[in-house]
Amino acid sequence: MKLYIGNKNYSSWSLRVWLTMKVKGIDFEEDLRAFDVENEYADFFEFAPHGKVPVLTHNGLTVWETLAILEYLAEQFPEARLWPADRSARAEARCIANEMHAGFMALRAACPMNMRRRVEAVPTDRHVRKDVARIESIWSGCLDRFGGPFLFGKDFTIADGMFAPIVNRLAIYELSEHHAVRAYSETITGLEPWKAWEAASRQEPWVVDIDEVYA
Ligand SMILES: N[C@@H](CCC(=O)N[C@@H](CS)C(=O)NCC(=O)O)C(=O)O
Repeated sequence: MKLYIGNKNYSSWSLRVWLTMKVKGIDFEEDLRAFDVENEYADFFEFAPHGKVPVLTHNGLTVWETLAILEYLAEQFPEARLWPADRSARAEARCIANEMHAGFMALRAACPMNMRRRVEAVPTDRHVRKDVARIESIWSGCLDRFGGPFLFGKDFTIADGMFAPIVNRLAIYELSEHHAVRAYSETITGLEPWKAWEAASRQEPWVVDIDEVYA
């Protein structure tokens, strides 16, 4: 099983799958391809039909799109419990994972993930603030009802993988002081695979100007 990923400093979609697989102990070979922005990421088409990362290959099959990859893994490794066991919790986890996949456009556009960026606020508009408020509501609601430390209780699920890059964005752009954000961020950044990803990002030589946002 091979996972193609992009730069650890910038590739939030790669982080979602990589972190989920590491936390859940799913073994894979990692193939990191640095962003080639000047050539419009042309080399990604060597392995990805849509020219993006992440991509998973397994037994001759190619799976692309983050949520489709995570669903494939959930089917392939049922013992890893990638979704919550309870049906209603699982429905809610799928709702918020899909919200993350399809939404929060203002936040994603204005505040890209950047693991090694210094902490510094940037000006935000009402669309970004609305996205942040919705994330605060999701995280605080889940932590209250399921008891934490993860969104659906004591086990990491796909929902946590999907929201993990937001932890970095809220921190580096100083976007939230909500107590649930503080608590949940401590949980995610305390994970050993998170620390390993962050450490590796600091070793990367590549700088992608469009993802470097300063006040
Ligand atoms: N909808 C895709 C998004 C993947 C994506 O946009 N990946 C970025 C890196 S984080 C990428 O490959 N960008 C290259 C491009 O847009 O050409 C998914 O869920 O996996």
